[in-house]
Amino acid sequence: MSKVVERESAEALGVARSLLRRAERIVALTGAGVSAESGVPTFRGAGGLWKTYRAEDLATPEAFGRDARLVWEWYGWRRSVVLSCAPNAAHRALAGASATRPDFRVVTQNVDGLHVAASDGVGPPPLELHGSLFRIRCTGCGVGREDRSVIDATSIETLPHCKTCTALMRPDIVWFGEPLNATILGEAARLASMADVCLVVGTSAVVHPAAGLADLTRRGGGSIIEVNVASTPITDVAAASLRGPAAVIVPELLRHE
Ligand code: BV8
Ligand code: ZN
Repeated sequence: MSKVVERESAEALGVARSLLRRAERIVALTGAGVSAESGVPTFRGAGGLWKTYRAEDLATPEAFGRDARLVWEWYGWRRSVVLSCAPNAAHRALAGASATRPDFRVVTQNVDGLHVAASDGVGPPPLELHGSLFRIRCTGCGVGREDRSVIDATSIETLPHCKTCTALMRPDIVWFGEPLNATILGEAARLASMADVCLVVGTSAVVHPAAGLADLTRRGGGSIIEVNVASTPITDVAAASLRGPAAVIVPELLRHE
């Protein structure tokens, strides 16, 4: 790194650490970048493809209506990838802060369940804005359940079906064009608007309404701190934007003196 960038990074780290020390209420808003060092592919950017599909093409109710088998094959494959991944130091540092600081909450766009795994049931649960790869729900009666099974996408008949009404089950994930769960989004917006700091980690900040949560903090008089390997639409409004991998920077940011 050039001398200028290093100085900026050291300065930005100092600014960020002092904001976090002084903050009472903190929301950590994470995206796919926080799981990159766990081996989970991101959506956009270098290598940001899930197999040969773009999320925007398959993560839609229309795609599921057109070809439920293909969509389930894709989600089954993503489940198998994620099941071989473990939480990294960023997930663990965020879980630790959430367990030890009274008003530190994790709000994630990710569906990989790694924040839940890192928290191991200690402290307030991470808010999963876009659902989870490991929850499915019925397209008929709406009943939902946890599910970590291997998906057999050979045919429609071998896909998961509802034990109550026999209709086809779908991933309990928010697809493009679908509304987020109003209770979860409302809680996330309440936390963000009251936060002294919104710590934005590993998101390209292009997907709404999730990306708009950081602005709620700023409009409520709080500050934004960003951790990303690249700049994003949030960079210019951040009090500090730290360049580098989340698994290195987040533990450094949150470590005690
Ligand atoms: C809604 C689940 C309305 C799926 C996801 C035009 C047409 C249609 C819709 C829209 C439109 N314009 C806007 C919209 C709305 C749309 C949207 O925002 N589209 C975007 C693409 C423009 N939003 C929606 O459709 C939402 N719903 O608006 O409903 C409505 C209201 C009422 C009634 C009816 C309808 C629903 C959005 C949710 C979609 N589902 N996920 C799945 O996963 O299969 S979104 C998907 O993108 C993921 O959840 C992901 O988390 C999210 C955002 O991506 P990121 O997490 O940011 O990941 P990305 O790869 O982009 O970036 C990674 C970042 O990490 C990068 O910045 C990179 O630099 C950084 N990084 C990489 N490595 C590291 C790192 N950082 C740190 N360390 C590293 N090592
Ligand atoms: Zn059913």
